[in-house]
Amino acid sequence: MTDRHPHDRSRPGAFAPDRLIAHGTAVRDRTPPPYDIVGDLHGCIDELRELLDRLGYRLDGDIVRHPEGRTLAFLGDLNDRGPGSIAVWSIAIASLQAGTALYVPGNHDSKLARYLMGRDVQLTYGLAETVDELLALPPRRQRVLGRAIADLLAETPPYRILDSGRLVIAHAGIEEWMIGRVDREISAFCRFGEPTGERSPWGFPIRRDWAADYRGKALVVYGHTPMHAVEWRNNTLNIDTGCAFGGALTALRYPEREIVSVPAHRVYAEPSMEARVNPPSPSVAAGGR
Ligand SMILES: [Mn+2]
Repeated sequence: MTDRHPHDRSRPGAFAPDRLIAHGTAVRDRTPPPYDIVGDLHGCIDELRELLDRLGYRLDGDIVRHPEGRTLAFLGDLNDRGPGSIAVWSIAIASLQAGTALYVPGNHDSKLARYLMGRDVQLTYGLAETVDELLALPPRRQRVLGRAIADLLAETPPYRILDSGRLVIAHAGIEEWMIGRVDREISAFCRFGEPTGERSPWGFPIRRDWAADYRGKALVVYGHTPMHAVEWRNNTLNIDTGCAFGGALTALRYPEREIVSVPAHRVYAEPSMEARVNPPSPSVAAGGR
């Protein structure tokens, strides 16, 4: 499926340009609708289980299965802040491997992957807790899951075009001109948005409001920026309702365009406390990388 450049293996780094070109052929996904697209989880395992139940999924071990063959789509940012980052990842990896789920990468996920690859990353914004959870697993499970997460982030394109072009899912959103293309800039935009250089009073970067200018025909479903309620604008929908901050976990049923939400069971993280720098934990080897 993905054409690897013959020199791919000699070039370290998940976002080497040749691999990004390979991603350009993989952004279109043929998995047919219907889908259930789930917003930023950030380790909110209890709310995920409740939401899956509301959506009609059952868990076969860690594999999600829907009696009508629906596909679950993760919008990225599975880890950090909530108490069950590893449990969320276990469900995602098992379901992706079983072909019952789709996934696009979030900024927190790619930071975890960089940690797993042995890069020097700060354990801030909840990553320290995720690493602690990982280190509490038996060593073999640490290696297998760590490797699966690192490989997923290295291989997954930054966004997906679904339903023959009628739907695009991207963690932080996407501009119309980017749809169908992939490069380093587009990959960063889909994970982070485009920072303006300013910061909010809580210390988070302020990002340019791309959805205000979006005029594309494809519905863009995204997350990344927590809102008090879902927001439809110009054929875009933000379904990040800030579950880890005590909001709600939200899904979009597609093509029905129904919103299904479960309230957070509690407040797992306070934004104002997040920028603190945690002491570094020992590195986890992801399969010997
Ligand atoms: Mn995010």
